[in-house]
Amino acid sequence: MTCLKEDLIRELKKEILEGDAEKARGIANKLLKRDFDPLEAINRAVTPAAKEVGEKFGKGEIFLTDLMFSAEAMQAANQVFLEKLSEQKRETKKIGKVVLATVAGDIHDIGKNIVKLLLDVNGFEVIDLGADVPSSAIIDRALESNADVIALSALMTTTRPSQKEVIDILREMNVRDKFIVMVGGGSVNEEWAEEIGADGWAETAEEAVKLAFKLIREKRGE
Ligand code: B12
Repeated sequence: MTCLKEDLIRELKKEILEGDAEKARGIANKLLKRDFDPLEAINRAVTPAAKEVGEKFGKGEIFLTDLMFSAEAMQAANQVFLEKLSEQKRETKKIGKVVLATVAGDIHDIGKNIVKLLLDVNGFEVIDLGADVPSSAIIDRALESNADVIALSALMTTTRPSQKEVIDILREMNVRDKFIVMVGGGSVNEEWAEEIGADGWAETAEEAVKLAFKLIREKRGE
């Protein structure tokens, strides 16, 4: 049985690399039928396959169309896993309000959507502004909704400066201290987070949830 599950994980990665959304969705469903944990499946199949596809694209071994097919396959599998995860939602009182967006110029939203769901199932209220969101729109919404956290995703070295822009504008408006600013996404690391004056960075969606809990508690002096 274990062996079959491992085979399915391998197959899922292969179908993502080959860009077959239908097969990827089918395997994702099979994994769930065999009680495979959806988050583990994302971490062990979707995320590593995404990395591999990205590396191949970066090296010019595959074309943009291949990348797009692979992205569809990732999304098809993730849809199955995220739906399952959303069934695990705990009905607790809201821990805090998070305004979440992929920054201006960047349309990558697969990782952001995982972050959204995990925050949501763990009791945060998430206002998801989508992808390619101008800094001013993120700030307006955070102010309007009296958010606790602004969470910014950026996948490209060319778009991560938009994370800095959000922080710079908050400072100019003298409202930087009103919000916890968390950054993440494939192009971001701890060094960058420190350099731009973010309150925190996390490598994965699970870590992002832990970080949000920690930063909110610290801010409230708990
Ligand atoms: C899928 C993909 C696409 C899909 C996106 C589909 C979609 N709806 O998102 C498509 C095909 C559309 C695409 C387009 C492009 N892409 Co692209 N893409 C990727 C790829 C292969 C995977 C990204 C992904 O989904 N990873 C899986 C998720 C789960 O990981 P993640 O996003 O990092 O998220 C996790 C964590 O980072 C964290 N996290 C995420 N957000 C946040 C936020 C916070 C606050 C926190 C705390 C944590 C956190 O939690 C998540 C789950 O654990 C990457 C390769 C890579 N290594 O990232 C390239 C990559 C990002 N793309 C790249 C490029 C160049 C492009 C294009 C410019 C290509 C082109 N010539 O048109 C366009 C960009 C258009 C634009 N303006 O944005 C480059 C970027 C290079 C750079 N400059 O840095 C990469 C790195 C590939 C490469 N090696 O060249 N892409």
